[in-house]
Amino acid sequence: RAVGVFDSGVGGLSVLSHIHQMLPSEDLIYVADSAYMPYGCKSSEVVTERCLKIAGFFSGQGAKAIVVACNTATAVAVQALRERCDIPVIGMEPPVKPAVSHSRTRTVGILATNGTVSSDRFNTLKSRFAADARLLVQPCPGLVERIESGDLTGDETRQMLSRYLKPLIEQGVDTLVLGCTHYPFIIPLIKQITGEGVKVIDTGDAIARELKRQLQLREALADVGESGRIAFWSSGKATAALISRLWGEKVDVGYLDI
Ligand code: DGN
Repeated sequence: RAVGVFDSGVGGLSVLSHIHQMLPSEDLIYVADSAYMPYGCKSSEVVTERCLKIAGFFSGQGAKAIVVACNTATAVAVQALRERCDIPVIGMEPPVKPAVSHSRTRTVGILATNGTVSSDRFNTLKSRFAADARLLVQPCPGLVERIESGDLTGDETRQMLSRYLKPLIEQGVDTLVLGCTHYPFIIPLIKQITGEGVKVIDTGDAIARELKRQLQLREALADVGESGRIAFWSSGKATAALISRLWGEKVDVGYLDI
């Protein structure tokens, strides 16, 4: 049985890659809900409905766990998913805790979508660490769309990113939380702008570990040497080239009409 992983678009591939590295024998199914990208500016009702539809698809495929590889979808819909699904549902959480312990300047920048930063879930997380460090939250509207357009290094993406990072750098941020699964794809650009002195932290690795732990608990890990097949699906039409590019090899992408 496979593990289902999804995002509104291609961002969750950054999480999928950590999962595949840590658990190479697991069969994985990736869904890019590209027709509904970005989730960041949709209502929580719409996002929740999409998440439940995708979970229904995974359950039809006999999935043994679901990874919500999207901070925005986790923030608004993970609870509803857990209530409806009888398999483990693993969600994202911006890595504020490790960032706060790492920061020497006690000043941490957090990049995420509008949907994430305005959610109750995120604000609860933030208030847990508010006494330990200055947390500077920077919503980044438009950045997911730049990455979805395939522009990871060009001028337009650089200019947008510089605009978002400048106030954080000026206020002495030495640690940066990537609170959106799309952003790991522009880490080289982020580092060019911040310089090497700023530590960039994302959650892909921690999510892969949590998935492993949950599967172990249920004795549901694939046996070593099993196939480790990955099936890619998209609800939009034109993402095969981008998925192949971000995944690092040419892959087939099925069209998911849900
Ligand atoms: N990748 C999503 C996240 O981690 O929040 C954002 C995608 C979006 O739809 N805005």
